[in-house]
Amino acid sequence: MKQVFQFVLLLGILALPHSIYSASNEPADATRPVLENTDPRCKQLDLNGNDRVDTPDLLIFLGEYGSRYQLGWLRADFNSNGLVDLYDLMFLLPYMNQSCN
Ligand SMILES: [Ca+2]
Ligand SMILES: [Ca+2]
Repeated sequence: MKQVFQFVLLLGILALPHSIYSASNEPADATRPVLENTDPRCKQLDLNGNDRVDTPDLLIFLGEYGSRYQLGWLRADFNSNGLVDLYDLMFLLPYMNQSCN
């Protein structure tokens, strides 16, 4: 059931126009350079460490979605409340497709 929810959530997010979750009000354009973000939180949201908040980070988030802190550390628990949920997704989405410097 968790995997079905994750898949539906991912499809919904990918179907959103980029301007809805981007910090920029400008439309996405693959030919333009990625926005650079100097906010330290950007690095925290870059879960795979490629200096960019992107789709692989979203996939890592979805892999941890619904998990609670027990013995392991949850990378996607951005608000440190011990649970990976929609509140954490609200931290991630505004930084999507931004470069972290
Ligand atoms: Ca990344
Ligand atoms: Ca959380």
